Amino acid sequence: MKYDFKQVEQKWQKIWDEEHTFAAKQDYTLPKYYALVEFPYPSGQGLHVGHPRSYTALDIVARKKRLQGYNVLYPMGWDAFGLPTENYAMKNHIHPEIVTAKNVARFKSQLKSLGLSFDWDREINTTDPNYYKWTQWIFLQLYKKGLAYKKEMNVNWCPSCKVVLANEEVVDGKCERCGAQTTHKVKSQWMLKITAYADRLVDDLDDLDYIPRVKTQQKNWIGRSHGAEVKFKTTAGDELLIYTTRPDTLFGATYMVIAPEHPAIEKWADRIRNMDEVKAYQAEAAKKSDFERSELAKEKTGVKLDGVNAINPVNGKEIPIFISDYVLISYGTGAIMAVPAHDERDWDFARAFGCEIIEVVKGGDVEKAAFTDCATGVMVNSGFLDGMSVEQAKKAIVEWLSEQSVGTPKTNFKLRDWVFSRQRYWGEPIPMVHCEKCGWQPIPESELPLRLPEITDFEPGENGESPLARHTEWVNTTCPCCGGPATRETDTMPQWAGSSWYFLRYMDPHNNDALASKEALAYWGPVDWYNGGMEHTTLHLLYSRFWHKFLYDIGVVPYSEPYRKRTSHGMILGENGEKMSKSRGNVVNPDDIVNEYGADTMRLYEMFIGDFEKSAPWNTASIKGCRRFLERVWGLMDMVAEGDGYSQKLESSMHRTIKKVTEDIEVLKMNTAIAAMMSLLNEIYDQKSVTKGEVRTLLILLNPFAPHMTEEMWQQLGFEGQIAHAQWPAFDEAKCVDSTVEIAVQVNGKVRAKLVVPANISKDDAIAAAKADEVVAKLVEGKTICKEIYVPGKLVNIAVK
Ligand code: ANZ
Ligand code: ZN
Repeated sequence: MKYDFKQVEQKWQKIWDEEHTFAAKQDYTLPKYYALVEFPYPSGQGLHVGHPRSYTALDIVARKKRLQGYNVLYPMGWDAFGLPTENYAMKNHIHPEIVTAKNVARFKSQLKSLGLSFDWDREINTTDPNYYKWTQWIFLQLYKKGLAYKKEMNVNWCPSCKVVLANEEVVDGKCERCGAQTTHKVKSQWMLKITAYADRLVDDLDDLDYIPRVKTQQKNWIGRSHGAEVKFKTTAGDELLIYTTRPDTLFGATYMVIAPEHPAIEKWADRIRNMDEVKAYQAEAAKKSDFERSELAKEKTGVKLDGVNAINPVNGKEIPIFISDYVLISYGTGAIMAVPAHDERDWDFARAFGCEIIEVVKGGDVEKAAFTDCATGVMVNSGFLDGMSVEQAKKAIVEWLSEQSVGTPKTNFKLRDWVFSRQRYWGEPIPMVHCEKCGWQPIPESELPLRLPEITDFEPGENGESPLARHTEWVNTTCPCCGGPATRETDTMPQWAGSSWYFLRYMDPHNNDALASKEALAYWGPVDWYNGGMEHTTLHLLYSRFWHKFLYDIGVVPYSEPYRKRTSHGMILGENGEKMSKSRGNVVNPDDIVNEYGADTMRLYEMFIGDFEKSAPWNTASIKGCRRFLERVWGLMDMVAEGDGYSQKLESSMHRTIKKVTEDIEVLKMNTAIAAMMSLLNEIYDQKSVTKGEVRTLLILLNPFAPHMTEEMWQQLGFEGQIAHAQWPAFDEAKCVDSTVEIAVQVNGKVRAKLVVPANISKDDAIAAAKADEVVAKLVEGKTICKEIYVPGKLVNIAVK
């Protein structure tokens, strides 16, 4: 009988839907498992073949955990606020809500056609007022704890999107969304104080089961460094404060550099004789992004301040002060001591400007390059530090600086507070009002959700204002504090807001009184396994850890970390090995694959495509191989013999396959799990028959990968109930040994033959098999056998006279 995947897949999707087969149970006494994938942004393009790679992998985990008896939560929802929808709405004059609903419907039917076992009863949407009520509520709590504040900021500005961008949205000096060159603009912005959590966000990574590259990227992004702040006296009679991570190199500081924006320049204006040159340089620097300015390879530029010098506190030496754009005003103190012998950028600069290079750590050739190694060098030319290691010198100099009151230990972070304002329509309104008398006031919680007003003009104001600002009927309100006239905040939240806590809402999605009940939070939290894109490591993943820690601090959630385990999938590339994109014409549409080969084949193929963490090119030939495998499994129905157990010949293979599939799923080695099932199938075909017990086990193992076909076979073979409610098979470690081994046959100590025998062969059988070998038979013929030895799994030795 031919396998009609279309009919079978539709049949089971309908049954799962009607019976709510994959709904998480409300019973909090069962062992729980919470598997999570990043919810998509429902774009107009529909699902991409990259989405199912993540969704299918955790679907396999979720289905397996259900079969192992866990109460599984595997939810899905929509991260639906954001610019592309708003841009589309603007262009086509359709309300973003309508666009969102249409896109969501398409995504949902695509996900269902893949047979993903999401609990659709818990579907959420960040643009639903019942959802964003709680996003706004969290903002109010942050505000009440002083973690949300307004600040005049020199913010990244995209002249094309006409929107303020967070640092993370500026990639290589360009807008992450549209690719335009970004500039700066001063604006009063809502900020979230993520920096208050910087230490914990680094330290708590140690206890989490995140893949190493995720931890490393988060640590680098937060960028904690330990060093010292040091005061240098200047000839202007004041002091210049610098930040260094290498106070040990203080004797090698031969000049200073301050950022072009440093306020000292204004202060010293009367003394600086080349102010015109300085001003011209400042203007040039203002045009560049921080990214361009801090590029290592870039040619060093700068201007020496003519009229003010600094004094090195360790030796009283007068040294020049430069302004240069490689020093950023936004980091440390915006001023550095330059140690060209041991810092690459300082070395380049010193070479360009003829500054002195003094070696203070021995180990390299500072005439040729900066010597930056801190682990091996020994201090030289450094007075009382001479002979010490870098580590010892750091301690000694910091003590000395403290005694002299010229320096203190200091920890710095690269992480900046989170710019939380967007001048856009399609986002959560920030629930604050401004009163002339009372200043900024939070709206009462009873007024949540603060709904977006229904408007039709989404174009942002040219001056960088939100389109909401034009709607005075919405903007004008009364002050919650004094009852006088007040105006609403017209900025909205960034897209990252809704995704910073969505995994909590799934735990109790219909709750009207809290973001989720205490019981639900205690039972389901934390997420046991979260898979998502590497590109979200420093944004969404960090933001959501921050919000969760905050919610923990105010007693809302009972755990300080949201996710126990985090993995990340590689990208699926085009057949040509390049990134899939419309312009390259190499985009594969998942709908086409499902139509032509079926969802089970598509799922199996995406899991078979290669190591989960690595990117992999699409390969149509390999899809056909997966399809063929499923057809051969289907063919087993014509070969089934009676017998609930395993046949002797297949017993060890059965146990080994169970072990392999069970263990590989836990480490996302779906490809090798599939390979193990393929090789079991080959063995079965070699036997030309299979017991009911063997098919039963194979179907359960394959079910998480190919849920529709295995469900249908289960039913046709007359097994009880649905496979979705079956029990995952157990394996016996003792029976997992390799089924055959190669043994050597010696005659009088000399190897004469090699034989492949069953691994558990008895001594008598092994010796009999050895004697049956043609060569061996000739050698022993007519001789007296004195001794026969069998070393299990290794050799047979026959001694003859
Ligand atoms: C002297 C020195 C000697 C430095 C040496 C390094 C090596 P991280 O690890 O990133 O914190 N620095 C400090 N503030 C800066 C700013 N606003 N813009 C550009 N560079 C700045 O790096 C800290 C080091 O970067 C500091 O330590 C300082 O240079 C530089 F052999 O001070 B160092
Ligand atoms: Zn007021």
